[in-house]
Amino acid sequence: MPAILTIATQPYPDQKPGTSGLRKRVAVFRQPHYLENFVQSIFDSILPPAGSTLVLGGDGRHYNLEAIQIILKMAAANGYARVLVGKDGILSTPAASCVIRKHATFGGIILSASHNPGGPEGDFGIKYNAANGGPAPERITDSIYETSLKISQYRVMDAPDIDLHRTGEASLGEMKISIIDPVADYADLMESLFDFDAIRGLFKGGFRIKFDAMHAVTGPYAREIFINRLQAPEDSIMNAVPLPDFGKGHPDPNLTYAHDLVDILHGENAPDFGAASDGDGDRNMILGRHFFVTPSDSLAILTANATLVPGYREGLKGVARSMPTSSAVDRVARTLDIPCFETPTGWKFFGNLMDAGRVTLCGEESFGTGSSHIREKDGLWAVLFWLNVIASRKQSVEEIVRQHWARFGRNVYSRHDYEAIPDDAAKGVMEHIRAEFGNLPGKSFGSYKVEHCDDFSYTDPVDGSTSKGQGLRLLFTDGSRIVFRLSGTGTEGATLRIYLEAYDPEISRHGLDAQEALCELIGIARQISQLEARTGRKAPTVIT
Ligand code: VG1
Ligand code: CO
Repeated sequence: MPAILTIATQPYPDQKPGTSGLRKRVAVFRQPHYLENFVQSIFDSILPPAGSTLVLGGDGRHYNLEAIQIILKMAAANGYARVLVGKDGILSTPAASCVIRKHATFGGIILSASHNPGGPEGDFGIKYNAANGGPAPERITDSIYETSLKISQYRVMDAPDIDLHRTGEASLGEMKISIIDPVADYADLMESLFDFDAIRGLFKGGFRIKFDAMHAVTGPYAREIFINRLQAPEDSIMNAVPLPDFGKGHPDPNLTYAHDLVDILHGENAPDFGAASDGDGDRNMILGRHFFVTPSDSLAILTANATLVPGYREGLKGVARSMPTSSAVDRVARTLDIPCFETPTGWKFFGNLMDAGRVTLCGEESFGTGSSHIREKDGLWAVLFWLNVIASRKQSVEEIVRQHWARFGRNVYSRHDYEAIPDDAAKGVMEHIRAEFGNLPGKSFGSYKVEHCDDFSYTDPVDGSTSKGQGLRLLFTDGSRIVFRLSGTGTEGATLRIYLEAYDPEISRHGLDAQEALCELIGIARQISQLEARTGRKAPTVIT
């Protein structure tokens, strides 16, 4: 029986989980005891009951395998009976959620910094998901942080590394380790929700897709689902082998970072449909031929078309969106006469609503869409949903979106990110806007008049917990909105996000480019925030 060591350690002051787990540079995680402190803080917060099973895997980025070996030995020393770990240390975030639920485990640890770049100079991350398969709620992440501030020792088994490169069984002391196929459970779940025959028929009929896995975790999933099960031609997927540094790219599926795919979809002889996913496979970008679908519109369109998909044929219990996400889905929910919830940013806020059976679909403007089939957003799920809708409606992406706008009106939407701003300047912008709240209501800016402004606060309707300070909202009399928020996932300085939304029912203007249509609102946002004076920035770093 290998020895269990108790190692003395000292707290690090910076282990506060953000929007989605703890994210830091790889070099920070490589500091002595850094990863161990955080993992022990997780175990000490959740106190796994005897006999518990843990799910473990990550997006394959640099340091993934090393971290997994450490966590396995710590799990063995902390009394877990069994760990389900993905072969080669791989599990996409949605697949991990699927495995936690399907095998009814006590929870899981997912190693990922999602869309942040990887490699030795890049980022690493770790998050804990609870037994429902969803990101730990704030009560748990707060407790992990509190524990990390006081930690004095951690436990680890003194044992050799486990070979993770083949499926099968292994053990560490009394703890069993099952090295599982990371794709199978997830692909089966997808097959149970969508009409694979109809999608296969679509491809047979010559409908062409291009899915960009961005050298990140979804490659093996896309290969199994699109090529093996749906029999799409081999060239339907690109960048489908996960690399530890994501090919030096930025695995964030948006118009800026997925530009190779965007060029293909806007090029000559473009495929009918394009999609991309992020580092850990929970985000999606949907493109038609020469056409971009905003994530907010995508959520609204999936909601409006849900009953075309076998897994949702019975209809939806309700929908939810994060506060900065456009209110396009609210309009659909009103028509369908189902509840629509507005939550703070981050998937952890959807879990209670789904567990309580109050919502079926949910989404965020940041290229995240999902449903109660798991408790994470799910990139490939969104792609399959679109393909199922297209197979059923026999229309192009652009036709489907334009008909949606004609029926419900268009919520013109864009997000402007200002990355790596000095912390003080970013805080200054937010404080300044907050200080203006008293003067703004009733004031006019060009054709817009401020109706109301506030700092968004959310009370969970299921457990009554309140989350304050979730973003500054400026609501205008015509329903347009500007939201200011600081990112909780960045690792360098502060990232200020400005979310812009204007409602336009007029079909003749639906062809307008979003930046053009939002031009006046963009100017108002910069003016009210004193952005240039306070940060020196003349333009955003990323526009989505
Ligand atoms: C961002 C997005 C948010 C998303 C989060 C995690 O957070 O805005 O909508 O839930 O990333 O997504 P922030 O705090 O930087 O705005 V992922 O794909 O990184 O797990
Ligand atoms: Co992600």
